Amino acid sequence: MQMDFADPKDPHAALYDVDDANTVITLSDWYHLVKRALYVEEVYLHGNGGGNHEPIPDSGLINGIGRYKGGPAVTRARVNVVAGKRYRFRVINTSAYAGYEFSIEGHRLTIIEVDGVSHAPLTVDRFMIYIGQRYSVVLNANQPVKNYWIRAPMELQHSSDNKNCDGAPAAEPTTTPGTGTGTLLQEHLLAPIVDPGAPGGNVPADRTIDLRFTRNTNGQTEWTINDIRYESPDLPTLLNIVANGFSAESQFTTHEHTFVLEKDKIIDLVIHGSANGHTHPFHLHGHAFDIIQGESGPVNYVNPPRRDVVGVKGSTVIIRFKTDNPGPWFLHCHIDWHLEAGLAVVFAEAPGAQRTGPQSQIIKQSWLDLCPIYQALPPAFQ
Ligand SMILES: [Cu+2]
Repeated sequence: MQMDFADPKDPHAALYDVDDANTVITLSDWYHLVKRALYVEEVYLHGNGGGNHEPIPDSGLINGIGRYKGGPAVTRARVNVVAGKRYRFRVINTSAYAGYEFSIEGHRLTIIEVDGVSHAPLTVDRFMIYIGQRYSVVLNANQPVKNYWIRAPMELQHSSDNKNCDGAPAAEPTTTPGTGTGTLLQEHLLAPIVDPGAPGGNVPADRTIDLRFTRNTNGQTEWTINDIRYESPDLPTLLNIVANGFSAESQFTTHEHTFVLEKDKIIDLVIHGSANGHTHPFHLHGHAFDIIQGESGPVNYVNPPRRDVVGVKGSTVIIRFKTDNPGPWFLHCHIDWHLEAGLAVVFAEAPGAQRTGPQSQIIKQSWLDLCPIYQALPPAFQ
């Protein structure tokens, strides 16, 4: 099936020739679970007094296919290209635990889009992609016709614990898969091309929120932010806001760990890294944010990278956004095991504007009108 994703308004449309179902590349991790995921999670959270490390996947997959040590030599994923064409590959990390270093043998990659935001073309040889992140890269198929490795070795803590664990390059070239070489993407060099610049420029934020995360193993594994482990409420945050009129932080329980943000304010989140070896991919719902201070590089208010997942390891990372999108927005580590252990907070953004006004969450009549239109369609179109 050929699907054409071409966007006529794409500012980078002139940079590539092909963008279709064949150019989506997913990277994921795979667990050979003898027991169910909930059991494995229970062992992580409560086994060994909370002293167990994260469950380790057995293999990495490219487009759903991967090998593991001692396993069958399945045909690896293959991405066909035609010599002379330029391809927009959309690389997505859909994993539970793993980050990847992505590269394609013998080819440079020009990054043009990050987490749905167009950025100035930046050519590298390889880049790290953490869970939930997306990159569009242009590859020019201008090399001799033969097979080249697509490489995506996993970045994991404790991977030696699982002897099945194997990188999952996907092709059958005659060279060895190895790892990528050459220029590695430095995130701070990415610059958005539409409306660049952090909200408010270099003025101080209206509100600065420090977020310090820690792993505790006192009888169970928990990840806390500012000493609070997030736990899902019985009643969803949105419902408490729109139906029960919640507007103050004190109305939420401690473990809902909910910050109420006023409308149209500039918010800085100061996420303090910790030296525990993981890169935590922090994902914010409801906004693309500006990374005014990344894991490395200078402070930048002029044209910092804009995305919705940022990796935080040992440094202090500062992200900025404006509260112009009322809603209950989650900020969480995208490593599933850490999220389940509590590594999250909620922002109740502009609660009043969620209840009334043009941005309210109350379903508009024009949307309700869609239901009878849909139900009137012939069954084949429903
Ligand atoms: Cu994490």
